[in-house]
Amino acid sequence: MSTRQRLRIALQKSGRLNDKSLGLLARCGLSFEMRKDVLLAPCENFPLDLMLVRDDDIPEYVHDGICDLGIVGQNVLQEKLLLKSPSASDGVKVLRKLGFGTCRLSLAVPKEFDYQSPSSLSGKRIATSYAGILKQYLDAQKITAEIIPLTGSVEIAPTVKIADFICDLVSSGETLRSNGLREVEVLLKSEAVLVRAVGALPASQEKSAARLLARIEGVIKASQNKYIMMNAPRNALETIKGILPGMESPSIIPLGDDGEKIAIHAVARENIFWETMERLKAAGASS
Ligand code: PRT
Ligand code: ZN
Repeated sequence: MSTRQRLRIALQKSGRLNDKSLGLLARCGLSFEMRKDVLLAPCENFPLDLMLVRDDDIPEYVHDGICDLGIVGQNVLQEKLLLKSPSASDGVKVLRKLGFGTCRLSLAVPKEFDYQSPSSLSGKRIATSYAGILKQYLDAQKITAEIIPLTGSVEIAPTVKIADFICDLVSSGETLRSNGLREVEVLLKSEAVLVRAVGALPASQEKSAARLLARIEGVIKASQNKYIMMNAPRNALETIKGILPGMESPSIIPLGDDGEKIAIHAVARENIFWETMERLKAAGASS
């Protein structure tokens, strides 16, 4: 159990998750002063300290209680906890998917290789930075292959003949294409997640953690929802509801004396694209 007064969250110091992790906290109303090469940044208006580290260390820091919370990719979380111990994942709880840092961990083969099914991997050498997840996958498929652990530039391994295939993170697929590789199996779909240690924190920190989580919920929901206001003829209401399937119990306000025209205020869960707006107009909505 932690004896610290303030909550501590581990974030990636620099890299793909850094900006968006800090951005999320900023949108939660938290302000902090970042100084170069400082590991710990106190939040000025919330009892929280940011600990800025390599993403690889975050699962262990949270697991061991060095930090109470963390933001890390599911890929790193799963890999590091698998390597730590078979039961390590019981010590870390995923509180929420955060919707950024999306990618997948995939197997890729030279594009001319005649890949049929996972059994095509049998007896091959596969280079990866995710030896734990790859081994788990191969074991589940009952396939014996040689895992070549590499920490970087995995995609060049087949070209330089260190390995036959690779297992690496993919987002656009451009890196694979430019190295003459083809994605054949997805082992894991990943995004950044907010995690915490399973053990209870002192009451005041528990309270702060709940407050922070509620703010994060609010920020993410707000970014997914759209508040829509429009005027329309009353007889267009059903059509309009049909155009906005995610619309939650709209408020309907009669306009004028005859009640023929109404104002509709609603929160729509789906993203409203211009096309939807055009269809609403065509159904009689205005303003
Ligand atoms: O220094 P530190 O250890 O903290 O950072 P890092 O270099 O290990 O990680 P970083 O910053 O590269 O990535 C952090 C996290 O971002 C990863 O663990 C993933 O959860 C997530 N993420 C999302 C990605 C990608 N997309 C991604 N495309 N991480 C890496 N890549 C790499 C991939 O390894 C490959 O080299 O990008 C290349 C493929 O990209 P595409 O677009 O060409 O397919
Ligand atoms: Zn890393």
